Amino acid sequence: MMKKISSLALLLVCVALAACHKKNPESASASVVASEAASAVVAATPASTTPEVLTEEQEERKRKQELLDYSMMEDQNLNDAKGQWAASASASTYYGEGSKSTSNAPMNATGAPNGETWSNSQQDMGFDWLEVGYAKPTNATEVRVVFTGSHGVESVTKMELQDTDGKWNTVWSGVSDQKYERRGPRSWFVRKFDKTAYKVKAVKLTFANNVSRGYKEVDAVQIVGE
Ligand SMILES: [Ca+2]
Repeated sequence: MMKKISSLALLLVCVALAACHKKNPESASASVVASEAASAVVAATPASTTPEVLTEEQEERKRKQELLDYSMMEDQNLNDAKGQWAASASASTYYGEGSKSTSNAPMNATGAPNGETWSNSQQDMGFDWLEVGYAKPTNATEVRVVFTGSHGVESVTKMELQDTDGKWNTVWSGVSDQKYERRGPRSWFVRKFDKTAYKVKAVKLTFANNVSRGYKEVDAVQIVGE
């Protein structure tokens, strides 16, 4: 189809040029014919499927907008009046356990994010869990886990909530649908659910270490409720 139209356009251009050569006074009308043929070619061209090419300035603006979106998301979470940070923590393992160092101990997952993290001891074998407790049990609607690095956020496989009687309830399990955050230094793993009828006093996260190979690092765990 395109080839045919292009040939037609070429032919018309040739005719126009010939006319032009023969009779100068007719050149105006001949040009019109040629330009009409060119328009027909343009109209027959299918809509371009090539992605929009941004200028350097537009690219820079888009990048900054993404960074701003991240800042706003994080600021909202950090200052959420209904949010509560963990007050206590324990875990199946931690990196450096047995040595005097507590730089990767579970307690690093308590309080607001501060860059200090709990890290498990296995990169790709078995499962690990992290359990955090809250000072004020709450009817929860959401849990937000703040990770550094990429492996933790992609390998969470279960989230359980403990009521004040000590009973555990699984609110989510499966393959993590949340990815490593590239817009900022922390990845927020967020799970929302119907407000619990019971008051939540602890959250337990389970990691399948082989799903994303590497140490799992949690900076903080926030529960949202009232
Ligand atoms: Ca921390």
